[in-house]
Amino acid sequence: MAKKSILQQQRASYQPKLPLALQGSVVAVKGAPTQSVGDQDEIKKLFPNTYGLPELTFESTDKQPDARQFNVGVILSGGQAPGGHNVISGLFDGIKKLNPQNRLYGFLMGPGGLVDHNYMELTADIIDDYRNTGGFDIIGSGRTKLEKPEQFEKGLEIITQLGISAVVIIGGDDSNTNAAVLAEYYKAKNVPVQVIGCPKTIDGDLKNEHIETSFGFDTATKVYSEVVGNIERDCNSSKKYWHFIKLMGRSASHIALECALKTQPSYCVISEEVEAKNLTLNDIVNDIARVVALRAADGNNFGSVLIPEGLIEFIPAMKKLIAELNDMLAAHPEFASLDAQAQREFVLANLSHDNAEAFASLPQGVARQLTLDRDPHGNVQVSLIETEKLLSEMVGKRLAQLKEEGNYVGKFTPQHHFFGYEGRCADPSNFDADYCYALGFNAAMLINSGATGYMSSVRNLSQPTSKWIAGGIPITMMMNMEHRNGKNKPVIRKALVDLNGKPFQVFAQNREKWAKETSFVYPGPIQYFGPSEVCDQPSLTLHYEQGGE
Ligand code: FBP
Repeated sequence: MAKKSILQQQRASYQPKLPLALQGSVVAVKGAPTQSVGDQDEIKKLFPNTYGLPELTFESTDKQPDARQFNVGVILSGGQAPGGHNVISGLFDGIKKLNPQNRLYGFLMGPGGLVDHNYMELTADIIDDYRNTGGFDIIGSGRTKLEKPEQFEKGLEIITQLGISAVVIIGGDDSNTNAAVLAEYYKAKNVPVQVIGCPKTIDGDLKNEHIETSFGFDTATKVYSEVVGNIERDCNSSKKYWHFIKLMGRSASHIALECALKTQPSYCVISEEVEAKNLTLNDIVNDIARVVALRAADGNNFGSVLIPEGLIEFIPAMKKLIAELNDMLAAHPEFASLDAQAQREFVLANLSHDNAEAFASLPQGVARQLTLDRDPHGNVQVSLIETEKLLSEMVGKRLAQLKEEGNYVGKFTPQHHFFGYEGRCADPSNFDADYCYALGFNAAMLINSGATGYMSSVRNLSQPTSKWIAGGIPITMMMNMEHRNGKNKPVIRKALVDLNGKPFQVFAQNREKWAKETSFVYPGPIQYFGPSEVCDQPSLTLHYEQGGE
């Protein structure tokens, strides 16, 4: 392993805190049968063997655990999120505690490693090198979509060869959907291989009543909030720039909202509100320009604007355009081989009238970005669309108009930033270090209890770790049918920002004050050592969602 930083050396000895329910021996208590969040009949038909399973909750018991020997395979899937290494170390410690003979194999570079038989055994010395570190580099990650029976069969060959009786897939909503499909496939074939999912994604959109947050969100938003705060302090010092900051997060605006709550910017766009209010791109631009003019009237020609990565998909006219483009690209694989000009002509000739007009009205660079390859799950790669530049350019034009009308006196000099990759591999905060370790350890207990098609669930997260509740939630319970890649598919329902929820309400009540007065807050860097109030706080989203003031 490469040379370790001093922080990494010190951090290696951090012992993640485990919930009381996972200390000692555990027993699984079964709840009532469950049903999917939508389209029950269709989901039930597609998952006849894994639909309707009960929720599981673990409780401590005096009974000695069953000493069954089993091997486990683990896969990191999709985008990196801080804490993945702790899920793996928790899983390792959990299976070793159950039986020291148990072995853990890591499939390399994502789900593709299972299909292509690329793997390594994860032994104690390897695991120890990665405890409490960020990144997914222990085994690498990838976005191969596991969905075809041929892939499941190829996977089964290596699973059988290595004597693996359970596969743990650490991933976001799409990867956990695939985990459910894989579990159903093996169950239907009567193959004794369990599949367990773990909720990962910095985006924070894999959550529901039973999964309170996905891991990585806490750390990533702390990193982004640190740099947004630093920028705000910079602009409050020189008082000459407007900073347009795009924040990763794919569709949902949870990251932008959390950073806004932490740093109190001059402006923050929430995509879900844009959609609910049916706003156009011009409406958004006009409102930002209004705030720039408002601050300029007080002599403040500076400020910060937070923009969620997925904004473009939520502007109703754009959403329709993207939906038609998705179907068009799925139906015409030959599109990818055309040159840029031919692609533009093809799109304009084949889109319906309104969508062609919307496409033609976009700056050519942005229009082109909308036609780039989708990821393997059919998602537009929103991280490639430079919304921060699009908005600041349009705001500049709007301000020029306002100036001509005599409604704006000021200077507008924008700066642009995109924060995403900077936060995905940070060393996990104490919250993520503990949460991830518990998720992994809990996955080991789920395997030992014979569960398949379940997601590892650790709840009650705004309480001290000892009071966290651990168990398993059937993945089918979180599913509904959605139109993807030109077809209706069963998928885990994505959690978007709830406009009636407290995190958004707190933001909405304060934003006009933050716009007019300079109310910046500078959160500073993540603290790994020191008093609990600076080291152990969960996200403000979780704090408000769980009734905090
Ligand atoms: P996951 O949904 O796989 O966790 O990915 C999260 C994410 O970081 C998104 O916020 C972002 O849009 C995307 O990954 C970027 O993907 P890539 O790493 O392939 O560039």
